Amino acid sequence: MKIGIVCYPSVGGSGIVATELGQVLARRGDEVHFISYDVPTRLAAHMEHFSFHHVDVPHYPLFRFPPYTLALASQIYTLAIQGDLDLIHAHYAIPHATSAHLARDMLMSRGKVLPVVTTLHGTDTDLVGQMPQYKPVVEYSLSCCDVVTAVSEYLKTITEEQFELGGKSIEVIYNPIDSETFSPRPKNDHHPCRTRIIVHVSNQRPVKRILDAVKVFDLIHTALPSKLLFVGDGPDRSLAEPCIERLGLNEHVEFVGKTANVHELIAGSDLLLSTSESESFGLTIAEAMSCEVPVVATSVGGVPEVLRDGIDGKLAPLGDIQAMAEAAIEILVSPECAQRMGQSGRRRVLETFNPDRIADQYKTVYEKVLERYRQKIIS
Ligand code: GMT
Repeated sequence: MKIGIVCYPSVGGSGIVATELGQVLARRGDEVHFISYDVPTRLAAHMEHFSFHHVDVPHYPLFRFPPYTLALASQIYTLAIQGDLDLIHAHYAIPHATSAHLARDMLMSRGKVLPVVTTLHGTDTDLVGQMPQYKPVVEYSLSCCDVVTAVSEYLKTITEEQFELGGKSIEVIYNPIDSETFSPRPKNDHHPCRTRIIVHVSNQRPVKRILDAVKVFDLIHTALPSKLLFVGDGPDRSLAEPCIERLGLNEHVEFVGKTANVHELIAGSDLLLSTSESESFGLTIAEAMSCEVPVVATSVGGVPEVLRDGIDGKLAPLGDIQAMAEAAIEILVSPECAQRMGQSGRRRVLETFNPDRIADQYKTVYEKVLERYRQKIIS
């Protein structure tokens, strides 16, 4: 099958998921065309059956905002006209579903069909997609897709409640986790006085509530020798830094920034802390589980579908600093509890978020859509 995948290459989890899916499909022999403005960050050096198509957005003095949506639609159209695409799979609705729909309409005028599948990742419908400047076009583009999928039951439910999709129901397909890259690292030091490493991985936007992470860490640090690693970068770092200074935590908090070895940093930690206000899935939570690292997370959005409270880690109410700190300390003081939670987390990832299994689910969706078009052509 010739599959076009459209996504953001580097910003956030949707691009990581699209890349992982594309690589699994290509490894299994499908022809995957990755279409974006940059090479995806987690792409393996070279892969057979996998090609990258750069979307070039020329600058023109009249345009204050270069129209990426149009350049992307033209790129999809051109590939389809060349016969390179059987279908297009857009990850993150804005603007990818709209560009895909536009390309499909252009192709239709040339007598060609291009089925469109869109995967919703969260903020595309429950945050940015709610903005009045985008909502009508997101709703229209989704209602025109052949299939819409969501990365959790939670996201399906809220999107169906908030958008009029013309009777279309959304299918849930969870995210794949690369359990070879995100694998456990042996922990030999169980000394009660050793420094525990707590890791927070995010793009540090307001939705991630990194100030809460600092406050939770402050309580943990009072009880146990510990260190907080912030992996990733984003606008709220400048808010967190004065708070860290005020709490006298400068020596115990490190901003690692964006890095390619996220897996090593997670696997080398004792606990992952997720303080998000909303999370449709929580990719970093599942990645920590895959590394046998226990997690303390806010019980928001799709997180309880990923992390089982008391089994793979602990869930706490959003903003409840005390509850998160207590949960973390309880895990950190007991190597047995940490190990038990870590191991069941990895088992869950291997069973539920296995990339081959997830790729099979997407393949079934693609095949159904293509079959529907074949039937239409015959009748
Ligand atoms: O939340 C982000 O930082 C980025 C965003 C994205 O689209 O890249 O993440 C969303 O998609 C991820 C992959 O499906 C999910 O794991 C995240 O939970 C989701 N983020 C939110 O819902 C806030």
